[in-house]
Amino acid sequence: MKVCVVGMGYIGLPTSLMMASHGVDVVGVDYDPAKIEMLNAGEVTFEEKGLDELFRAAVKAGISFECGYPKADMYVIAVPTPYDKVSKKIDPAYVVSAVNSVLDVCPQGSVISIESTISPGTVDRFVKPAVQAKGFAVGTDVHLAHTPERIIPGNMVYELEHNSRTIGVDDPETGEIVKSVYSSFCRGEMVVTDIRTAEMTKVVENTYRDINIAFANELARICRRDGMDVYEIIRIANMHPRVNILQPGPGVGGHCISVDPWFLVGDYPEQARLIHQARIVNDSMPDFVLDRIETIMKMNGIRDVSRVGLYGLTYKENVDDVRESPTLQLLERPLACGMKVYDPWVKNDIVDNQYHDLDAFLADVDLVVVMVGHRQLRDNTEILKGKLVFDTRNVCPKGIGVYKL
Ligand code: SAJ
Repeated sequence: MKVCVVGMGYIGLPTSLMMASHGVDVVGVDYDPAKIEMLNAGEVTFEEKGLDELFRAAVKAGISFECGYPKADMYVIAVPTPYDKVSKKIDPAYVVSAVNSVLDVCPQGSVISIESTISPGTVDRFVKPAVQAKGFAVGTDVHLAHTPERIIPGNMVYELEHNSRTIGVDDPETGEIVKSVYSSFCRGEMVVTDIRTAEMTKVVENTYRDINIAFANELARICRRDGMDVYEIIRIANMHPRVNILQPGPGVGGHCISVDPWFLVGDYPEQARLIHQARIVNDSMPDFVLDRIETIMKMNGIRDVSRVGLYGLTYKENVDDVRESPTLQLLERPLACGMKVYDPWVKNDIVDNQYHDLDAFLADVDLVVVMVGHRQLRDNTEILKGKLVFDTRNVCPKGIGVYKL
């Protein structure tokens, strides 16, 4: 069984490595020659716990990386699925283009599985027509599947092995083929269902989390109005056996939770009311943080915004991914212009006034706004001693000069 994984990004790379290190014959494909060159030179393209070790094991087991598409029995498509910021609908162009490239080489009877998150109906509306347009019969010439990933950045390798999986297929035989590939490494339960259900399930999972984070964020805003301690309230409420409130924060970033609910809002504007409101609440958190920064500056006589430093640029702790990050969202506001920024995980210069040395950053600011609770800070909160701190992630102990959301 030969598998070709298309897209060597955050999902495709670990998935291909996992398969290869468990005995599957795998080729990893990406249209970016720089990425392929890097992988062939023995370097992974992003930082993730356990990824280096997994990479070495996969290379030893014979994985190869190429720009061109090879012949294979199964193709796993793991390319980006952006959404149109105005219509809120998915842009399936990368998926369709990858499928078209596969169709140019795939042998009769091969399986094409979409691993990327797609909005419900994408396979019927875009993938099947693309296959048919090339003269292939779906279900005989090629078999389609949807195997949405569920792994969390920061714990991807563990979750690849242990999470249960959804396999969406049109016929049970294809389900068995896909199952056999994933069961090479996955110890979780594998649920085989139809493609439409698999598409919907994936989006529902991330929407559930978005709504729950929005609830925590709304509670933070309610508590702020009357000086109540939202963290203590959540801690106590969560002692109830059927309550499990998430943590408030400066907003929701990443390429999943802040994006997927829009697929439902875009396709079902009349029905997806709560989902839409949750998006609005979470998207407004950077403004709430900015208001708090202004208040804290006034309270402490700080007039110069360039004396404010944002700690953290990534969308969450202990990853190097900055996509849709609350810090980037905040920096788009004119009022944030001139603020200084530091993130131990972001090695390149991606914004103005970005520091790469923590001491130099701290020396140049009076107020530190903790936007991300990276391990570096969580385990050493004393590094902020003597500074005014606005802690949006609740990682610093309470104390004089420490403000919370
Ligand atoms: N966040 C909070 N409060 C919380 C939890 C998260 O403010 O209590 C924020 C984070 O700081 C971050 C954002 O939400 O900005 C999303 O982070 P996350 O850790 O909740 O999720 P992701 O985006 O890293 O990964 C999610 C996961 N989905 C679910 O947990 C339902 C993961 O399993 C999916 O595979 C991934 O989306 C994906 O690719 O779809």
